[in-house]
Formats: sequence, structure tokens, C-alpha cells
Amino acid sequence: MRIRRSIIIGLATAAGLAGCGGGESSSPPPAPGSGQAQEPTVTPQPRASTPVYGKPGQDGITRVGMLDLRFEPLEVSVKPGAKVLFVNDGKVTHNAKSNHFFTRVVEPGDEKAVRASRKTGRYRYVCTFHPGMEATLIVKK
Ligand SMILES: [Cu+2]
Repeated sequence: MRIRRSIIIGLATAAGLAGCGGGESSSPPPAPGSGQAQEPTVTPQPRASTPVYGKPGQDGITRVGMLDLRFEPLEVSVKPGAKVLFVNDGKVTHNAKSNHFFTRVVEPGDEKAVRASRKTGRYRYVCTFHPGMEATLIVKK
């Protein structure tokens, strides 16, 4: 008898705890306070806030935007052998191909780096997917 009674008590305790826990989790009201606390914290995100095209960024790399359906800007000047980053901020796939470089496929939200020629000059490039989508990379010292 003793053993049996202790088992029954144990089960009752477990059931009580489970019921209590379930009740708490079904009613979580943390919305008003936490929402106000998060609003003023505007964290600066360099990637999103500064898509500066056509001139060297803080990292010294020149970016060219791939938009729908144009390059931004249409002319970019860089030093010989400079790294150029093609950033697809459009909604469709693009590429950039010249007689010197080829990014291959750049998906929306993606980016590909190329090296400018070491020889000065004007390098016209196109997106092979979109006729008329073309621009010029100017290499000068
Ligand atoms: Cu394109």
C-alpha cells in the first residue's frame, strides 16, 4: 500500500506541473514594452544604406550596379588593374562581358568581382541577356 500511494502522488504532481506550464506558455504578452525598446535602435548597415556606384567605396573597391535593365553608372573610371565589383541590385539575372573581362552570371542580390585591364583605354561591356544593356569601363592612370 505504501508504494502504491507514493506513485499516485507522484503522478498528481507531474500533472499539476504540466498544466501550470501549459497555461503560462499560451499567454505571452511581451509585445508593447519590447516593441518600443527596439524602435530607437537603428543600426547602420553599410551594405544597404550606401550602395555608392561608380567611385571607390570605403574598401577602395569601385562598384558598378546592375539594375533592370541598365548598368549604373554608364561610365566608370578606374586605375589599371583595379578590382571592380558588379553588384546586381536588380530583380533579374545579369552579367557583364567585355573583350577583357566577364563576370558570368550574377544573380539578384549577388555580386562578382573582375579585374580591370592593366592597359589604359575604354572597355565597352554588355549584359549578354539584355540587348542594349551596356556601359563602359574607362581605365586610366
Ligand atoms: Cu542584364
